Amino acid sequence: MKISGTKDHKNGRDRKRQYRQAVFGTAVFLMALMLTACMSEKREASETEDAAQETMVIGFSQLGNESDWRIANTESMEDTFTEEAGYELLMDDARQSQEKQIAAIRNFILREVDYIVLAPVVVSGWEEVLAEARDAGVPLIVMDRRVETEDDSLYTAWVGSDMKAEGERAVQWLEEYLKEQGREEEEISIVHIQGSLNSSAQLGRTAGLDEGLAAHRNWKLAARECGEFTQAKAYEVMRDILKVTRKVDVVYCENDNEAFGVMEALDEAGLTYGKDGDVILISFDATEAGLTACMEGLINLNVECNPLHGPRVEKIISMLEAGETPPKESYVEETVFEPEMLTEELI
Ligand code: GZL
Repeated sequence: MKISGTKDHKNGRDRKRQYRQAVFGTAVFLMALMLTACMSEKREASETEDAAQETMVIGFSQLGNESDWRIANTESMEDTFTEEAGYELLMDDARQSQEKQIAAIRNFILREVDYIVLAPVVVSGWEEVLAEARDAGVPLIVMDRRVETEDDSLYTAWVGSDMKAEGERAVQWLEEYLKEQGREEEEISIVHIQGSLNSSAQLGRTAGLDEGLAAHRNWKLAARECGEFTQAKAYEVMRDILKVTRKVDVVYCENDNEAFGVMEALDEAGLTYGKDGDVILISFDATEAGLTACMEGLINLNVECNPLHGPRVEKIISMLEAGETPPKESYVEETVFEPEMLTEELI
């Protein structure tokens, strides 16, 4: 009996079995590897998909960066709609152009964003593009300034300030201040530096002053020019006004940056202003710089206009996501500041 042969044969059979086992084992290992890879790929895909599902895309048409207020407003939106919080914020700076804002909204519609937020540079001319957003099923939230439209189905909600009430607060303060000074019968010469024309901020604050002018025969409008909510433009127009008249008792500036420009022009003309000055300076926004100037007595009254709308817009979106109906209009509570009310800590 051929042991060796048998042995060889047996060895051969063993080797074949070992080979089959090795092949089988390798196959099982490879299949397990592939399965693991496929599962992790699936998991990754689903995670990515989940992430994609969770990330909410917000198209934000900001009107510009003309003032400290506007910059704080933009920062509030950027601080709220962060990647960590599950958002992708697409912000477009229109640099004061309504045309650019309309183009931005159309672009957001094409990109199928989840929500559009609009800070409208002016009140009119929005019907067509807002209807396009509505008809595309993209909820649109108006923030800060307003759009004037008969059809309030054109936007989902608005959040901001009551600008006319801000103007009325300034006028009420001026009435009381002049009374305390024993000047309620004296002719008061008022210079009015307006914000960007046809913006709801300008329209509201101007309406407040106009009510005051109508109610006080001794209040005279010495000049009314547009300062475009900027320091540079307000300086220019105030400088030119002072070339025509130096009889100025009050300057009503529709935002802090305009007040800073007016201060430059008054300094150049050698006129004093503020708490201990000849000219009463009224301003709006109560930005950090504006409140500091007020605390220093350079501005007699600073009317608050709160820019921190990011969280307020997010609250509206959260309600909509939860299937709730947010208020159509949400007004921000605001106050006014005089020098003696202010400290470093408060600012
Ligand atoms: C007011 C806002 C105005 C600020 C200005 O809500 O729209 O625009 O008062 C800003 O500072 O430029």
